[in-house]
Amino acid sequence: LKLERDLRQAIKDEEFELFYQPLFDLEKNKVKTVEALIRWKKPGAGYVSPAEFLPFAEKTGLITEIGRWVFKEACRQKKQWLARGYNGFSIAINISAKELDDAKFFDSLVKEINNNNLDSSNLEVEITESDVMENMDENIKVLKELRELGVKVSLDDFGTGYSSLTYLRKMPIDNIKIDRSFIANILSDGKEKRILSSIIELSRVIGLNITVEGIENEAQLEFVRDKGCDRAQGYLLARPAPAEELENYLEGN
Ligand code: G
Ligand code: G
Ligand code: NA
Ligand code: MN
Repeated sequence: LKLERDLRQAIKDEEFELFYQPLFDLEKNKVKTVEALIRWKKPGAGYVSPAEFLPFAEKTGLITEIGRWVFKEACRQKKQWLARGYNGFSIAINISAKELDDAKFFDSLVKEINNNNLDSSNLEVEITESDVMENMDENIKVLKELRELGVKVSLDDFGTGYSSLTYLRKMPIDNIKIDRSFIANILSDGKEKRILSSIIELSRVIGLNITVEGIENEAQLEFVRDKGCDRAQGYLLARPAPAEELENYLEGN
């Protein structure tokens, strides 16, 4: 398979890059977290979106190696930012459940944190809901270990998976990221607005820190602010961009 061959080569040659997208803290009015999003800079083909190669990487198991590159690079970047005085925010990395299945996942993450003298509480891992549910018990164990270390755990894209309330209550998570599909139509559809309000209210009762994804206009931002959500993320605030562009953005804010 050509994609598999190309992807193996990409891992060997480190053809990947991390883009960063801010999560805006609505209380402090500041960026307190940035999410790392992988891009494949394919020679002659420009940037390839993770949506195009991650599902394949998960199927073939290549995700383990790609994931290691991701947290190695994110930790290196975090250390560099600290050294240069950019110290006001945590880094969030996306983890696929397949990565949690790897017995060495936890130890290699800890090693990167320690090698770069990082504080684990400045690291978040985002895991998608549908992902976690497949291998619930094992995944929960690793997530618990991460939290004991101080790493924050976020449930990503909430509402797109099984969305079981039982699971939501039992999951060892700190943050919920409500999928962008829930905010998309709130301005034109009162029912959509009430659904989002209910999810926010439910998350609050459970005691979760709430992020709403997909903020694309001022009215949506105002809505999540009014509802007392903790963080907002979306194209209105900032698009995913290379590390250097993020620095410029932070300087201007
Ligand atoms: O950045 P973009 O919207 O193209 O991302 C598409 C999807 O890929 C999102 O669901 C995102 O969570 C996922 N993704 C982005 N970067 C990573 C990564 O480093 N690891 C994993 N496992 N998923 C990622
Ligand atoms: O699954 P996850 O939430 O990690 O996916 C992140 C992806 O969502 C990123 O690739 C990013 O490009 C995309 N994204 C971020 N903000 C917005 C937004 O406001 N609108 C839309 N349509 N996509 C967004
Ligand atoms: Na994410
Ligand atoms: Mn998400």
